[in-house]
Amino acid sequence: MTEPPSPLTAAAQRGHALPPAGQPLVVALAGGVGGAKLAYGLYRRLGGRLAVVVNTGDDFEHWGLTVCPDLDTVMYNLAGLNHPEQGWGLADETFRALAMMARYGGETWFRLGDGDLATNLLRTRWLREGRSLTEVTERLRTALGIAAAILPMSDRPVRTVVHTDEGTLPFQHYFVRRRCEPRVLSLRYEGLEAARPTPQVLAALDAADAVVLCPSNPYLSLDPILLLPGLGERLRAFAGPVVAVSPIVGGQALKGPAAKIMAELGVDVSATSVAAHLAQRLRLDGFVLDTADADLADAVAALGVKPLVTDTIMRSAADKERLAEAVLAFAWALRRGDC
Ligand code: FO1
Repeated sequence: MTEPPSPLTAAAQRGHALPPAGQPLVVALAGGVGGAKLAYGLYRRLGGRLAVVVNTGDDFEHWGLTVCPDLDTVMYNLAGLNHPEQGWGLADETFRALAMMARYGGETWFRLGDGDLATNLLRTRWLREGRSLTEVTERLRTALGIAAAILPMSDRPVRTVVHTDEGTLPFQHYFVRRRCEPRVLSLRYEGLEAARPTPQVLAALDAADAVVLCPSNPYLSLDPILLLPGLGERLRAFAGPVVAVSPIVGGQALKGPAAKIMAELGVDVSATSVAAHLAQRLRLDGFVLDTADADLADAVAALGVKPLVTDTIMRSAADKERLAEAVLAFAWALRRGDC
C-alpha cells in the first residue's frame, strides 16, 4: 500500500503514534474483519491522525503462543498485507508449519499461517520478556510502517467466553472450531472487572476530536471495549461526536455471526437494534445505516440518535475510503451542529 500522506509520519516512525496537540485525531473502536475494513478507509484519509482501539476479547493461547486475532487483522489491513477475501491473516500465506503440526498430531483447527506465525512468535517472546501488549503492538506496527496508532483496549487479559447449548466455550473454540454452530445463551468477558483501558487509550481519547465505532459485532467485538471499567464513563463524558456504523444491513450481518447471535439472544435482528444497544453503552450522536435500511432512519432518530443513510457495503478499497469519507463528514457536521 502506498502510505497516505501525513505530516505525522516521521513522528510516528520515531514511535510517537499520536499526533502533536492541535492536530485533529479520530479514535476508531474496532473488532475483526468488518471493523478493520473501515479502519483501513479511515487510515487512508487520516494517516497518523487515526488511533484504532482494538478488542482483545478474542485473544487466546494456541501452540504456546499468545494469539491476538483482532489486533493482527487491523494491523495487516492497515499495512495492506491482509488476505483479500478472508480479511484476516496474510495475503499469499503458506501453511507449512500447520502441515507439519498435522503430522505430529497437533492442533490444526485454527489455521495459523507461516508468516502469521512470525508475528505471534515475536509477540509471545516480547510479552514473556515483560513488555506490555501495547508496547509489543507498537513495535509490530512500527516495523510494518503503519503511521496510525493501533492500541489494544487493555494490557490485562480479557477473554470472551460463550455459554452455548453445548456448554461453555472459549471464544475461538466457538467461532472457529465449532463454526459458530452452537446456540448462544449468553456471553461473558472473563477478566473484564480487573482490566482497565491503557493510558495510551485514555490519552488518545483526551486528544480526540471524534470517536467512530466501526461496523464490528456489537456483542463480540464492541461490548468488551465499551464495558471495560472506566472506558464507558470516559466515552460518555467525551465532548466530541460519537458515530457508529451498522454491521447489520437488511436484517443480515455483513460478516460473521452477529445476526445469528442477536436472534439467539432474543434481539430483533436490525440496524435499529444495534443503534439501541450502543446507545445504552455510550452517548451515541450519529448512526450510519445502509441505503437498504433507509426506512429505519426514523426509528434511529426516535432513539435520539441522528441517522445517516449511505452505501455501507465495503467490497473494494475505494468503497472503504468512500464510507470513511462519509463517516468523517457526518462526524464533522455533528460537531458543528449542522445536522
Ligand atoms: N478464522 C477462521 O474462521 N478460521 C481460522 O482458522 C482462523 C485462523 C486465524 C489465525 C490468525 C488470526 O489472526 C485470525 C484467524 N482467524 C480464523 C480469524 C479469527 O478467528 C476471527 O476473525 C476473529 O477472532 C473474529 O473477529
